[in-house]
Amino acid sequence: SECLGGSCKKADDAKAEALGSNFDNDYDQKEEQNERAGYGKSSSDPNGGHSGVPATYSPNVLRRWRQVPPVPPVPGNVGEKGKAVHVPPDQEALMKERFKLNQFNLMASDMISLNRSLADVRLEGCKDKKYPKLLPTTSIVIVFHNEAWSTLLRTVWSVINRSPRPLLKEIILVDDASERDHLGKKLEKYVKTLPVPVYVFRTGKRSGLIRARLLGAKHVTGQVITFLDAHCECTEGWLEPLLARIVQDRKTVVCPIIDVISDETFEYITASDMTWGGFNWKLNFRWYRVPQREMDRRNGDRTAPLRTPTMAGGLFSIDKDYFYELGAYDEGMDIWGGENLEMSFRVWQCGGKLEIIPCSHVGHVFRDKSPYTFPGGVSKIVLHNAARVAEVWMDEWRDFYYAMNPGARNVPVGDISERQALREKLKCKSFRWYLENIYPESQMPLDYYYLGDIRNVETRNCLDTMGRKSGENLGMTYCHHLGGNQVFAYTKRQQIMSDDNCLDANSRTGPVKLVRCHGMGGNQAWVYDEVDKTIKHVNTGSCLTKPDNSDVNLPLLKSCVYSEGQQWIMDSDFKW
Ligand code: LR7
Ligand code: MN
Repeated sequence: SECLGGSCKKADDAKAEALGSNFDNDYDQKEEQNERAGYGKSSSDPNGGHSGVPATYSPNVLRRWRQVPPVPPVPGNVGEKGKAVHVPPDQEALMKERFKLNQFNLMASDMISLNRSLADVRLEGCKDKKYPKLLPTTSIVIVFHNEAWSTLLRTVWSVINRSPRPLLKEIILVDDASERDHLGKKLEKYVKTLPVPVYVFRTGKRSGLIRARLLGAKHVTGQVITFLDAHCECTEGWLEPLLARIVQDRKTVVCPIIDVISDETFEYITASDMTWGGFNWKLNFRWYRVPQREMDRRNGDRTAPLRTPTMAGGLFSIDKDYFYELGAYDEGMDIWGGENLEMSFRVWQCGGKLEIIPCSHVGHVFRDKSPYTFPGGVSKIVLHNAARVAEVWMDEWRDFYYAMNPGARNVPVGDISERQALREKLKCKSFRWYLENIYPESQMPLDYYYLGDIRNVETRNCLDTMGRKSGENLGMTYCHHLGGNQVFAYTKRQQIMSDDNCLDANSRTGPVKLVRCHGMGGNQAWVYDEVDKTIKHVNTGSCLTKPDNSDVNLPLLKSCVYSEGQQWIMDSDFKW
């Protein structure tokens, strides 16, 4: 059991009972059913084309659930208001040991109430926003593999405590073949004590989060599916803005701002409302700063829905019927990874919208590594999933993925015909359309002359990023023809880029650095001359030159003398 000395079980149960009965007194289910029986009377379809049953509530019910008070801090409890928790120094050894179980500070988590209070982190402008009187119901789907008791149940309690009860249809827990005792009978027994319907389904054998979510979704009876990871905490007012947005446009997939719950202290740290989701050539999801054009589109209103090119994947709401219309998930994806980009591309390319709703905040325990096994091997699984994304959705830009991931070519992608047929059936737009209209800031160049390695004629070595970061020098080494750090795109905007970095020089003599691409020419503009094979820096007129013998790994910038040391091959040598 996760509970030290079995003591927390009792405490948890007691709390559940206490809170449960509170809720039961406060909330009369019968009344809800009665009041809901009035649905369907509206002819104007107030739920924005919802094909499900519009849920309507009488003013009485609405008034009551608005009055459900926020969870008050419990004096003396650690971690209240989302504060950091510190494990006593004499327990540090045990703490470190237990950290490995979930790759977060389990001891800290276990010290915190399952009902802990959180600060109201919303922007002022969010607090008095008015939402439609008619909102659809939602079912919360939480999948997990070997999740800790305290994080899982704190997720559940935060949903219960901070969601308007009439909107919360049920919570669906999907156990993906966990091997921890507390997730067995104990969990089933516990959820029966909760004041809302909570169901536990089990995949039986390890299915991965994608197929586990599909299983959960099948049992959803609410009108909207809301997915959460199993280590989240929902804050005050998190749900209404998500559902309200779906009412306005049922083809909108909406995410909260994902705040950070520290994996060390479980401190609740508000995330920026100025980041959105993107991705790199490896097809990793990444956060980036929201560009000015999107701020302008929202008239500078930071509380307005933020269109995002991609989503992190774990926390979002989607109209249930739309989820299936749009092709749910790709069942061919295993364990972890890829499904978030797959759904993001699919939503945009097939006529939907993907948004972050800044008035909705949910915390998530971000961790540095995965605590669980990837049967079959991490890289094989992740490459397989991402390859399916690239093959089905990215058209020619899939080449960037293969170029950047040595080894991806050797992983079988499996049968993708059904997903391709889906793309046909839904008449989805091209990846070029997506890049041009949704994500012009992406590091995928729209138009490029070349993608591959760049070899020096004299030394026969290749330019190599050496895996370095923005601001560091470009490197050079023997050509391995595997792609990865030796892959560059030469773009029609005259950039030589590797993922989000561009070759950049700010003087006639270099050095040549890797610098975050700015897309404005300047120090990042280069001209490749196919005839004399030089790579000329536009601003200085200097030529990219092989390294001096003294420093073999450092390509230079020098006056052009048209020697072989200044000749570079970008050609068929690149096999893909
Ligand atoms: O085999 C598995 N079976 C599962 O049920 C593997 C995982 N899971 C469960 C797991 O217990 C957890 O509840 O699936 C959920 C997500 O797994 P995590 O927490 O290990 O994933 P993550 O938070 O590291 O990864 C993010 O990317 C994933 C890609 O597949 C999923 O989309 C996650 O939901 C997603 N998490 C978020 O979006 C939260 C914000 C993180 C960021 C950025
Ligand atoms: Mn997670």
